[in-house]
Amino acid sequence: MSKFYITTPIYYVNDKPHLGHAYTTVAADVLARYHRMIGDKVFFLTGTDEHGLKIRKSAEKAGKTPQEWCDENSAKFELVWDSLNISYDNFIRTTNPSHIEVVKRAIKELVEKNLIYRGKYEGLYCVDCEQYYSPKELINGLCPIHRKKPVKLVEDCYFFKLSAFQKILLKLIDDKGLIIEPEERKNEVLGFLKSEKLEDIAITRERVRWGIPFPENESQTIYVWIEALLNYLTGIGWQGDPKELPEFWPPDIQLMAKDILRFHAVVWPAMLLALEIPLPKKIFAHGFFTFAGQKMSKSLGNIIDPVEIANLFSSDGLRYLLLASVPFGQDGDISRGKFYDRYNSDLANGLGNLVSRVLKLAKNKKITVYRDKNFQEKVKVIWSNYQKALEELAFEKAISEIQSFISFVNQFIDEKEPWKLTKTDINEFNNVIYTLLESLRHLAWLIYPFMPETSNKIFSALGIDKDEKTKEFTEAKKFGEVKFEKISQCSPLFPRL
Ligand code: ME8
Repeated sequence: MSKFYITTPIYYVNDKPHLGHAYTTVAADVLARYHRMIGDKVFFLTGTDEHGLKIRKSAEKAGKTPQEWCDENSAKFELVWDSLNISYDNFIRTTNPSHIEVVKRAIKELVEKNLIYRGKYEGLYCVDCEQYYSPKELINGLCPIHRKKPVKLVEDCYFFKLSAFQKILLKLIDDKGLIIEPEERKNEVLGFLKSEKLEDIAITRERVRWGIPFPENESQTIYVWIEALLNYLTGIGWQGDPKELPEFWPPDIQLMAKDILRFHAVVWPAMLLALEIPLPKKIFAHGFFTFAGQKMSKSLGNIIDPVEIANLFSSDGLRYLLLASVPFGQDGDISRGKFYDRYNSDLANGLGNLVSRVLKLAKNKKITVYRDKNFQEKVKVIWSNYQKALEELAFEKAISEIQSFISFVNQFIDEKEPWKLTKTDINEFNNVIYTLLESLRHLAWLIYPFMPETSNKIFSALGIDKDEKTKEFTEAKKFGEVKFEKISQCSPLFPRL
C-alpha cells in the first residue's frame, strides 16, 4: 500500500467560496478518492488562510472581531465542501492555536540557523495584496491586480535569506528533484530563476496587527504567506521538529492554480530546504478559467457560488462538468450554457439513460455469470487508459474513457436488441444482460472519484454493498467474476434539463 498526500491551497477566508476554489478542491478530491479506490493510504488537506490586514479590516467593517469573522467565513468553506462531497481528511485553519505554535517553532529554527536577519525594508506596497511590488511589476505605476496606486513604506523587519537558495532550486527543478507540472509552468519558474536574482524576502510586518507574532520580536507579525505555506506541515500534525516528520510527509501532489505557483515553487521549497525537510514530490499548477468570458472578480460582481451551480446540476453534475470542460492545466472558459449542453449529452442522455435502460431490462430476471471476451478486453484497455490519465492529472482524458465505454455499451445494446432475445434465445439474453450489468458495475467504479453519489446509487441498484466494493481493486477490475442477485431500479440519475 502506498501513501498519497495531496493538498489544495488554503483559501483566503476573506472571500466567499467560489467556483475557482471549487475547481481546485474538486480536482484534489477526485485524486484523493481515486487513490483511496486503488488502495492507497490517503491524506487530503484543505483549509483556510486567516491572517492579514485585509481580514482585520473586513472584520472591523462588519463589526466583528477578526476571529469571529474568520470563524464565520471559514465555516462557509466547510459547508460548501460538504455539499460537494469533498472528502478531506483535515481542514486546517491558520488561526488554530496548534498551527500558530508550530509556526513560531519553525521560525525560531530558521533564526537559529542564521537564515533570518534583521533589516529595513522600503518598498511599494499594495494593501489589498498585502504585498510589496518592485517598480517593474507595476502596470503604469499601479498594482497589477487591483489597479490601485501602491503606497511607499519603510519598515523595520526581518528577512529570510531566500537568495541563498537560488542555485540549488534551479538545479533541483532542472534535475526533477522537484517536479513542477505542466511543463510550460515549470519553464516559467526556471526562466524566472535563471533571469532574475532572487532577493531576500521580508517575512515580518510591523503594520499587520492580525497575524502570528514573530517570536524574536513580538511587535512584528509573520508575513501571512510564510506562515500560510507551513499549513502543509502543521495540517498533518507536524510539531515543529524537522527531525520528526509526520507519516504522510512529503506531499505527493500540491495542487493550485498558476497565480500562486511562484510562492509554491520558489519560496516554499526554499523554506523547506532551510529547515532541512524533504521537498514535495510534485507541484501542479492548473490554469485559470473565466466564466462566460469574464474573469470572476468581486469588483465585477460575478463571483459564482458553487452551491448555486450544484443546485442546477447536482453536486455530482457540477464535479463532473468542472473537470470535463477544460483540459486540466490549461486556461479555459466555462458557462452555464456549456454546462447545460454537456450535462444533457454526457449525463442525462449518456450515463443516466444507459443505467436506467439496463436496469429495466434486468428487472425481475435471474441472471447467471457470463464472461464476454470482447468486454474483458475492452475494460482492460479502458482501465489502463483511465488510470494513466489520472496519474497524469488529465481528468478530461479519464472522462473521455468513461464516455467511450458508455458508447461502446450502448452500441452493444443496439446490436444485440436484448428485448427481442427474451423470445428467441433466452441463453443469449442472459449473457447480454449479465454483460450489461457487469458493465454498469465497471462504470460505477470508473465514475466513483468524479461522481461518488451516483456511483453509490448504481452500486446499490446492482445489489453490491459497500464491503464488496472495497475488496481488492485488482479483483474489482476483472470482468465477469461478480454475481448479481438482487437488481433494483433507481430514480433517474440525471433528469434531462
Ligand atoms: O491565494 N480558476 O488563496 P485564494 C481556477 N490564500 N482556479 C481558481 C480561480 C479561477 N478563476 N480562482 C481561484 C490564496 N482559483 C492563498 C493561498 S496557500 C499556502 C495560500 C483557485 O483564496 C486556485 O486554486 O486566493 C488558486 O490558486 C486559488 O483558488 C487561490 O485562492
